[in-house]
Amino acid sequence: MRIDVITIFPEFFSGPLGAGLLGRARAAGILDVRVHDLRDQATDKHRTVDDEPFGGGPGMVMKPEPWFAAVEALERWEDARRIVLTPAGRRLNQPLVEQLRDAEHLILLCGRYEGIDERVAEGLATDEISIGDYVLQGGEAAALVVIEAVGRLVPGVVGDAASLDQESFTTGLLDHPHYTRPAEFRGLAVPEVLLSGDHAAIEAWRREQARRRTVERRPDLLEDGSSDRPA
Ligand code: JF5
Repeated sequence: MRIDVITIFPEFFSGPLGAGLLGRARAAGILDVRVHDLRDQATDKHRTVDDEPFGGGPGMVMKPEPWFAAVEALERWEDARRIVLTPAGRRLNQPLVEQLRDAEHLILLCGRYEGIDERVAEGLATDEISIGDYVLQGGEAAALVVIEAVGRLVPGVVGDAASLDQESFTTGLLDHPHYTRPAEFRGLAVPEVLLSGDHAAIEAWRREQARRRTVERRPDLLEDGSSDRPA
């Protein structure tokens, strides 16, 4: 899978993309993630990518031309899903992550300032995606969330494929609690059933815990139709 990222802060990505399973997947050539500096497409000596908003108001708006130039410089950009990260986008969830995993090529556009000239969303992007109802300083952290969520679904990135099927949002429920040694820690005991060796009882306990937690913490996940959880 190929992911291109366009940003005015390419250095934002060097740590996260080099660490952990993502770093290993990139080194192994399973994930081809490339980060591009939007300012390389500016045409003036100050490498300007923003300007004052038409109609007035505070802050600056990102000019459209460098975005079009940056995307159109990528090979086969027309076949890619071209995604602007913005609080005004469609909310990211696991079904959308799975859809994105099935694309061969993603281009992630990371805006800053008050936002990007609307003609980028209208005439260049195929998608606008939000990672949640809060405002970031720019799209970079949101792009990392997309890369991490999609990347771990790419075959070969996460070692144990079975663990992906068990997890929260794939089952439609929150995960059950997990415990490891010691069996008692600061007066807090591990539930006895987990020490019993009775695998059927353990399975039943985990299913019940998952259900209880979902009812208590995320009842919206159980209400059919009202959320966009997997079928
Ligand atoms: C951004 C203008 C983009 O803040 C976000 C964001 C929040 N959820 N998903 C994305 O993106 C950065 C900020 C201001 C455009």
